Amino acid sequence: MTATMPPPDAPEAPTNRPPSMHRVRNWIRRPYARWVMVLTVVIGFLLLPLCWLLLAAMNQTGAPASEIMQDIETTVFVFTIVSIPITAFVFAVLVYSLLGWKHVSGDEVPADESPAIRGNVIGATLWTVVSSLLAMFLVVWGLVELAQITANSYGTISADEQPGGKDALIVNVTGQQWVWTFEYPQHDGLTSDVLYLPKDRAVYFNVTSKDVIHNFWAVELGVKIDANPGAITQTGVTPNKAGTFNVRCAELCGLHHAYMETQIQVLEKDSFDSWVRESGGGRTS
Ligand SMILES: [Cu+2]
Repeated sequence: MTATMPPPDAPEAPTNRPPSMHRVRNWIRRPYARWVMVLTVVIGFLLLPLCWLLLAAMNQTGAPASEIMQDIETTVFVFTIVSIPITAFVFAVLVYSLLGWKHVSGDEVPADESPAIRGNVIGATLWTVVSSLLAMFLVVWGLVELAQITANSYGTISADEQPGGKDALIVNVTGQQWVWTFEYPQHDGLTSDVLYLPKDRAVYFNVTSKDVIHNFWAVELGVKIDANPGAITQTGVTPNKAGTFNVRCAELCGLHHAYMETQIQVLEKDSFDSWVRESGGGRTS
């Protein structure tokens, strides 16, 4: 056609645009901007109970039963709270686009919704700074909590080298299709298919598998680690609540993976010692 037509990605021709602040004020006066702000607040408040529902779901079976699980729950709570404004905003735009513009066809922009906010320095800066700050907060929070959880699960250092680790209970955990076996090497190799643990004492797990890859998940204690054939993975926890909890397999391991579960009994020290004696575990030190 004509040689004077600019390529489609050429920058917009300079116009007599009003200053950014003025355009922000104009933008706020538009119907969609007002509705999106109102909807963001309403949807945000509707989403708030989600945080407590998540915690209630996690705590249904008695969690948190350790400091690690408490840290995990706090992190889930904080991450959910921080993501609510963004989620609410995205849903607000979606709801308004579906309902407010349903009568608009093609690329036609309603007169009271134009011109585009694109290119507004204040808008772009605000959006970039706010989302960067939120993302950075989550990264820092995540790293601090990760360090805390790693310390509380004794990292990858053997129990003996941990502060107070010499008193730790050692449990050898073996997964196989589709059962868990727990061996207590400090108690004459006592074995059990229910995980008995003492309350308020460090426990150190040596985890392995006899066949395929499983994953040892002590749900309410916040412990989850791969069980690999031919290798030993190590982790630990200090249960701080007596009660009955759950062990599940968290790695798809075959037909009955979903049924590869058993109980955890966290007992007071005396009850744990009695269990060891009654089960033929000999000395209880
Ligand atoms: Cu499994």
